[in-house]
Amino acid sequence: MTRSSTTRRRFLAALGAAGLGGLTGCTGIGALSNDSDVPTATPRSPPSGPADTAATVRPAPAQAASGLSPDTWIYNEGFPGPQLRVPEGDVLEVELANGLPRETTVHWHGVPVANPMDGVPGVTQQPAGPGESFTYRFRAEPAGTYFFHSHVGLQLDRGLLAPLIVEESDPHVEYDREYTVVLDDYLDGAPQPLYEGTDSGGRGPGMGGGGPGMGGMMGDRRPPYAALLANGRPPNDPQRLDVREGQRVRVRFINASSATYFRVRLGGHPMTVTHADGRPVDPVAVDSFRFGAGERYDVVVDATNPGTWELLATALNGRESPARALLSYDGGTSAPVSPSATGRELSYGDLVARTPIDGLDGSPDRTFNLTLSAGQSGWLIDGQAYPDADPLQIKEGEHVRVTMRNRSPVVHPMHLHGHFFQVGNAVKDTVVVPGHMGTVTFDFLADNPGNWLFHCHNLYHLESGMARLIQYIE
Ligand SMILES: [Cu+2]
Repeated sequence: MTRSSTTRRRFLAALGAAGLGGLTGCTGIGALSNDSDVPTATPRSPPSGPADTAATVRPAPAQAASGLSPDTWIYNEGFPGPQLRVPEGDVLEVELANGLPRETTVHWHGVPVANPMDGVPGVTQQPAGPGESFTYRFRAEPAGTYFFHSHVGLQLDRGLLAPLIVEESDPHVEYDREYTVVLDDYLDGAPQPLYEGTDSGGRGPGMGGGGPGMGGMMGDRRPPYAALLANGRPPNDPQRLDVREGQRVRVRFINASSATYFRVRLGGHPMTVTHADGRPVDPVAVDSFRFGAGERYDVVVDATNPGTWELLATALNGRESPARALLSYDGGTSAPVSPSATGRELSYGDLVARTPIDGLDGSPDRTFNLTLSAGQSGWLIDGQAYPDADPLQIKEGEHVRVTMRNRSPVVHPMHLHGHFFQVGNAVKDTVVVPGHMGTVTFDFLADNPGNWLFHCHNLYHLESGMARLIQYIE
């Protein structure tokens, strides 16, 4: 979907935003089950007072006229769902009105909301059943490029995803227009678990030497994707991102896929990366970047090279045709020119946050050394498969350090709910841990009490157990 500054109004219209009247959902929850013997800390409350922006998110099965598979589930009849766009600092109130035949939630990926608003079923809320609603309420800050999606089972890979843009009041780069590009891997059937441990929630005992695809093939299994999409469009029907010569264009890239590690390239132009996971960085010019599921990059492109240029997002762990869009000058229809296969690629070491996280000087108060690995029936953190896994317990105010060592051959995009973390000189919420003993360390400040999921954002890895709770204790 093409987005411009008018999209806030369009979104509100499209979503049939109600007034700021009474809440119909349950805004708070009682204590969910807590197996720990240690008393847990009380989460922050969501903001009170009137909301600045209200909207309704309506998940439902795709209609036949949409051209999507009948197994696809979408938000507000759009795929991806309509972009939710709000000014930084607004109190946002979103009613989830569940039109699905199954229970669901919404997770605001990357936004450090109060814990009861985080949308993790069984951890931060009871999910909304069919026909039920739940009202989310949070302050839209800090500014950045986010997305929202279901956090129930494999629903993200059924299509329940949409961009969330929190507009900066004072951007550190100037630009004339902007686009959002949502990259996704599309299934034309209902998603199925890929690993033995995940069928109907049961985790069967010993799978022996491993079933099909197990054992030594615990490599990068992916579902049978029908296509890689950019803004819901297949490669043979690309969206045109219109520009004029001399303009500077901001492009917000969201990897909303469930299992795809993308490499993004643009023909004829360098891309200057300005934000990583929504947080501003010192601008750095590159020819390509890679990102894992859950990561976002914003770039600016100076339109100084008239023509029609391909924007390609190639699966580094798949064989589908690349997702595709076109950078198109003045509505021209010249044949698209492909990007070069070579050039400078972004690395995490290039990212320097303009606002580092305060309070992380000195040595950490608490350190976790975690091994990422493949088990017989799924993916593990330190040998355990969530939910049969020990919570990582921390206390408010602590400087926490997490080191992840990847003993598997595949990448794991690890995502922390409720917090940004410092990784090198970057501030992010999702970081790819490379395969073959790749090691990544991040630090965060424990400033948002509650129970938070920390997990691989490859949905199939998550489903098979590659997650832990980070739990604040007294
Ligand atoms: Cu993973």
